[in-house]
Amino acid sequence: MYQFGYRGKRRIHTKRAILKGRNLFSRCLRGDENNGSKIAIHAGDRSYSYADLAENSARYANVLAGLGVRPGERACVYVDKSIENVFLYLACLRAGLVYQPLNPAFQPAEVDYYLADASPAIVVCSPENESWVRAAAGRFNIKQVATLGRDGTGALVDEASAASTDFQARECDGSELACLLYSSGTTGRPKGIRLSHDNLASNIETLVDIWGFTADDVLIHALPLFHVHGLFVALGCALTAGASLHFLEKFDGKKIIDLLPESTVLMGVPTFYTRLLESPGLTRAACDAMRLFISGSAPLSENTFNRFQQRTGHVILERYGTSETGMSASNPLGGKRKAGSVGRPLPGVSIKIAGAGGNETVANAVGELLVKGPNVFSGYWNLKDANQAAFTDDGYFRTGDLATWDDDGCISIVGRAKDMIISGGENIYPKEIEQCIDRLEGVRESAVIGIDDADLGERVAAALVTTPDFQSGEDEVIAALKTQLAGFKVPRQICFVDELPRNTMGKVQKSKLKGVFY
Ligand code: MLC
Repeated sequence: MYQFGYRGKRRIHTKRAILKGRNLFSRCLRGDENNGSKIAIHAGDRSYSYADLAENSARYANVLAGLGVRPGERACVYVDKSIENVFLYLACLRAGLVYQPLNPAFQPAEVDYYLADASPAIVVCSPENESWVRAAAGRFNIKQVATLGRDGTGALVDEASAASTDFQARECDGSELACLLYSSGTTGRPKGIRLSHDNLASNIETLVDIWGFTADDVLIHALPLFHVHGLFVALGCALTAGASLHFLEKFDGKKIIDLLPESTVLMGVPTFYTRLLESPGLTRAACDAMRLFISGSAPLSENTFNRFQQRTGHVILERYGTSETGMSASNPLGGKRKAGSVGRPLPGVSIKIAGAGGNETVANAVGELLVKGPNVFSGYWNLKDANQAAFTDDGYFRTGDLATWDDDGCISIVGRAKDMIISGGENIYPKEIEQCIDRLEGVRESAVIGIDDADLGERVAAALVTTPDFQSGEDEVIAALKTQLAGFKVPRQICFVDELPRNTMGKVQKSKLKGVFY
């Protein structure tokens, strides 16, 4: 049970109670064992102590319980990043609900899919989206819709402000689901990733340890809250260590540079680092107080790695993970961090690189990276066949990433077995976009590829074969796709071709298309 005691006006955590149970909530707020008044989150001119997080998450948990949402049911959260979003996330964990975050950039047609697939008991959305989300919820028999806006508005926020600050955290078994995150797939249908309290907590605790997080750390949090990276790795490590964080609604290079002198850790996708390098404010002096810059979710180029080191004196620590496994490998905190390598397996995590036939590869030979460990998810939501294909007979998750070991046991990611684009740290599956383009009237077929982009790593581009009477140009196609797809998936470039290049088996040769766009 999670409890607070009072000592005078100051709330303190009762340590014995907090350490009981496997609920990630209790394990992640454990960091502030001694003093609830320690500031957990600075958000502009507002700050929130650990006691505030506990109090507010209790309020939200009480409201959710009052709405009839029960442990094990999904709470679909489709909101912009905000402090209230953090309270709600902690409340879901605390109440034993399954937190199902959605990218707020998703369009209604995309949201429909997630509601139908996960059957949540409640959808929380911004007040602006309430009317169409209510209609969608009605279609999928979802009993509750509540609103939470980025500026602290919304019915859920109002109800929470009047709710009790006492809530007993669910004493859960660590194998219970804590979160359901979605990743797209090669078929274009997103798959629900079942993550348990133990999956997340074990990974966070390992990361706190290997990256040397302490209560003295101050993390700059500029990542979205609907992915593994921002939610579990960044927020999870900071709270578990009892550290503080600077909370930004999104990436903002100027704000990050201003915060560097009063911070110690930054976590970001490579685009964060390439953008920071564009600012003259990124200097050695500005980074004096920083102890660690971490990069992940997409390959960090050697060029960015080297330029960052020359400019700041800091060597970016690159690590490797997936939504299904959390983090699996990392360069070391102490010792040499290699450019182009994601380091070695984390303690307790087993990685194999399997070549053709499933045999482990020798050094420097390419194979698929497989992962096993307490961090690995317990399978996709309601997808028996996908689960069988996703794991090897000996229980390793097939990541679909192609990798090599070097002679020192350091891993490099060298490609992908799956047809996937990573743009600014967002995984994008061409199939989903192709299906959407092919539904446009007058499109015969399409092929979507990733092309090199200095800012995003890769950007989405599409080649279309259309009927002779197809009237729309590039802008019209992009505008039409924007109503169907989240902005980050919409091709930045469109070109019209007479036919798609195919091999003798009829398979589209996407590598041959790249030339069309340069
Ligand atoms: C936004 N846009 C993108 C984009 N993000 N386009 C391509 N790729 C992206 N990633 C588009 C918007 O639709 C909009 O288009 C325009 O860019 C400006 O939007 P914005 O919101 O101002 O974007 P910006 O601030 O530039 O965001 C870029 C970014 C952001 C890279 C900072 O996408 C980001 O924070 N990415 C992090 C993703 C992440 O957390 N990944 C972790 C996955 S977990 P328009 O046309 O409307 O103007 C994982 C496991 C692991 O992979 O190991 O970590």
